[in-house]
Amino acid sequence: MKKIVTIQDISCFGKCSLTVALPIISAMGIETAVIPTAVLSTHTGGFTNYTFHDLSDDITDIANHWKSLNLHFDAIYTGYLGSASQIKIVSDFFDRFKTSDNFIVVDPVLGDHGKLYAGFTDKFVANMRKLCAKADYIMPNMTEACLLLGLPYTENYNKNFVKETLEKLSKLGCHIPILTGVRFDEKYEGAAAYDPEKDEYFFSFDKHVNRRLHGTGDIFASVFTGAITLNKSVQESLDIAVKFIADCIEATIPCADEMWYGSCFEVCLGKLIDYTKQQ
Ligand code: PXL
Repeated sequence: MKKIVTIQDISCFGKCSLTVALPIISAMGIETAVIPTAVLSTHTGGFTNYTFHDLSDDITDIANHWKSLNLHFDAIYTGYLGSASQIKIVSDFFDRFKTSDNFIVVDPVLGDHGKLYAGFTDKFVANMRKLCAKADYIMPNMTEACLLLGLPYTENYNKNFVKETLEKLSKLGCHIPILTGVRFDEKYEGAAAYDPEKDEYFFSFDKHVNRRLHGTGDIFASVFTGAITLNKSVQESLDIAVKFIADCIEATIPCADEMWYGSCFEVCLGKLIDYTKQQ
């Protein structure tokens, strides 16, 4: 059975990070090991007075135990990390668990809609840039891409800008950068990727549903990582992740009062299982 280890926080309430990654990757038929980086009472988007318990000290202890058990993972996938120093600890984990037959996915969770998430600093961004250099796949949204590249945030862009941004992201040192939340018009939204070795671009779009929901980046990253782990191509993995995100956002429209918690991805998991089998 394929095995992924995912390293990100537990937000006890609000749908994101581990409470999204675990059910999604499991539904795709992949064993999901976890390293929780912090425990928060809620995610930081829209809530105030949330608790934050840092688990940085546990990461190395867990890694030491796993080394003694000779554990091997097909993919190492990171999401929200709690502090600049924690990113360094995760980087050491990569050095110890990367092998010639597995790969690393870094979702450089930094911000959205042109803004850094609460509590993140320039040092955090600089360390995340270094972590991206060790990754096979990174999947920033436009806000995160601009932060990683030190560019001003823009919502007005065209296909050429997306291609140039992907090329610049690949120069951070990762193999394949993926840009999420790409939109050239009102109707369609999706993602784009670039393989610098083949000089090949990939695009995938589905209907744009005009709702801002928390945690969709985490859903995208989890589905993409699952699909690539199942040996699907970059194009197939983008297609599955983009289609599933559109399903999740659409399924959340009837739950307007709960929207700020995250998307109602749970009712779409059956579709994800079908997509995983079909392609
Ligand atoms: O969805 C990314 C994410 C994950 N975990 C926590 C967050 C966020 C985004 O705000 O606050 C705790």
